[in-house]
Amino acid sequence: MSDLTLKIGRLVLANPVTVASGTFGYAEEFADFIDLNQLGGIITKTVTLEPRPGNPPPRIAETSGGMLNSIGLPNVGVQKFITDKMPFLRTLTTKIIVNVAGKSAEDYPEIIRILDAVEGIDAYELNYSCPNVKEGGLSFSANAHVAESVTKSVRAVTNRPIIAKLTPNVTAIGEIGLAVEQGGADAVSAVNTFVGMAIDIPSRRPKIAMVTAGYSGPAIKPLALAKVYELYKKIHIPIIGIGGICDTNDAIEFLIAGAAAIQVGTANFWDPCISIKIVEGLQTWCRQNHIQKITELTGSLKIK
Ligand code: RRO
Repeated sequence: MSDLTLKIGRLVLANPVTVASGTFGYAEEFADFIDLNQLGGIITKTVTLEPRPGNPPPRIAETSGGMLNSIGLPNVGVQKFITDKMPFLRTLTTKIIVNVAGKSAEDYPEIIRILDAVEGIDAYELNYSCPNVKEGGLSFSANAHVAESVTKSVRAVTNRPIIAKLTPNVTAIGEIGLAVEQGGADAVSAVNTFVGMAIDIPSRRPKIAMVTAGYSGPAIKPLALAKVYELYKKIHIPIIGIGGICDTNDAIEFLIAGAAAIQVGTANFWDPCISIKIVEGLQTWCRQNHIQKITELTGSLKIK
């Protein structure tokens, strides 16, 4: 057996395969399909201080190569997350990474302070990159100074590992990565969805009520891979790669480009077992290719 373990800061994952926020509910929804404890980690749907209903429908549209979403961060709010969702998550042995978002910069340390008193959380993913909300969302990772100061304010209130989830909708993602590293982030996850849109020709109406949306799925894989590579050349903290990963080979490409771990997102919607298949696929591939430790793969791209 090859060694699939890796470290994200102080967080030790049993393997590099995690599931992306918003594509896996609160994990219980998938418990009938897979052994959740075989995953490297679970990243929960974004939670905010107050409950949110999300955006008006239609808020999902399928395209030829992926999917548009403008869900708008619907969630039960942090208090109900703690009372209703954490008891099940606490029964798991895999790592639990709670994704959080704020309407304002001040929301981030406030919500982390509340969650820090809760048992069973292994790390936080700071969602700086939702493309679908008016307040907050993208603005937190589109500006390096803001990204750094929000990260600093969270670092000041927790010792748990923090992972900053970055938007690809910027000119220089490496600068944003450096800023959150300076702010004290243990890792980045890259990337959230690309801003996209689709139009229904007969009605000339947008297919999504909010007009633009976040684009994910196989179509964005090459774009996301390039962002991970750009980050790898610039920053010193681990990268969790995300964007259109659908099978074992996709995951391996992200590791070679510089990711230490990966997130499976949109593919969970058409195959709820895909993440476990990728864990098994990585084990087989490493054995066949005489890779003793998965960490050997990270950043092993050969340019010449
Ligand atoms: O809920 C959403 O609309 C959403 C979020 Br929070 C996010 O981070 N990324 C995305 O594509 N959709």
